[in-house]
Amino acid sequence: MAWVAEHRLASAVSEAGGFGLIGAASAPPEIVRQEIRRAKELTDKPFGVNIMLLSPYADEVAHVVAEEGVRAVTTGAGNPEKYMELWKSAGIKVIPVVASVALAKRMERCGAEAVVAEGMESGGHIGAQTTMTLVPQVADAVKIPVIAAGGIADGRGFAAAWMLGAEAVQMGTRFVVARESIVHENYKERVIKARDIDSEVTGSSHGHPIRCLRNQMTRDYLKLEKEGASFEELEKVTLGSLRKAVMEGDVTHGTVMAGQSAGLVKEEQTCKEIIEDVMNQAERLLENLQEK
Ligand code: TUI
Repeated sequence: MAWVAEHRLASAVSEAGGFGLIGAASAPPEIVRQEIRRAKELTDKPFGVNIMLLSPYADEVAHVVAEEGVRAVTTGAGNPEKYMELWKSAGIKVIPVVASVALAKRMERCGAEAVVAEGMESGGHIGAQTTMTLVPQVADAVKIPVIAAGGIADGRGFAAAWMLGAEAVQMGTRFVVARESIVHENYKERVIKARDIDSEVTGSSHGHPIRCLRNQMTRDYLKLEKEGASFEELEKVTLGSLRKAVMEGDVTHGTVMAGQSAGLVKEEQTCKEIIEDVMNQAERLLENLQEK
């Protein structure tokens, strides 16, 4: 989660019993190094870094995580094969996010520890398959553990993911509104107020679909996209727009990345409360299966 998953949120998730991630997004390598060091000051628990492979700094950041020695690296928006040896020889567990069975199988062959099978219900950059169909197909195709992502925000989602063959879940949207999340209050409020139908997907025309909540920016963007605007023209609408929403609270012209699960997110809670809520609900559901 670019701009959102920084050292405070990542360390709070790990302190609360989850596995926190720092989202490197398009940040320069020295910023990522600083974020890792700051997270280490806040927690002794393991945490990881997500590397967005479309970042112009992906190569340098790949080396930074190897030097700084985080417990695990997850990757997004691409194929991390060329970094696998570097990370594995540094003792880092590699957990690529995949949006297809083919990539999941390839990652297993290259030595991935697990995969995150992410459906298109997710916020941000998305693939084309749904969580409901992708997770069981990936679980059938690989022997390594599968972590489900996309559309999961409570214990029902966790229990459903478990039934589909996942051993864990990755959640973003619910943590955007965590007490420890540094996003602007307006951003949190927009996510909490979101209804089931409030997300849009921009960028499909140039192969980088991004799910975010509907606002003036998405209306302008989708109109231009419908008119056949070029990649460069479209880029002008979104340049710096995530930062605008996250840091400045401009949820009208900024990009409010969030998944379809935003409609399930009702209140700000601490990371500990979120994790306890999800796990307790999932446990209750999974224990009482026969009674349903
Ligand atoms: O990466 C994400 N979510 C993101 S990244 C991001 S920042 C961004 N900004 C501008 C353009 C693009 C991204 C915001 N949200 N999630 C993980 C994810 N990875 N979702 C889907 C994929 C994916 C899709 C296709 C992974 C691999 C893939 O194919 C690679 C291949 O070579 O087969």
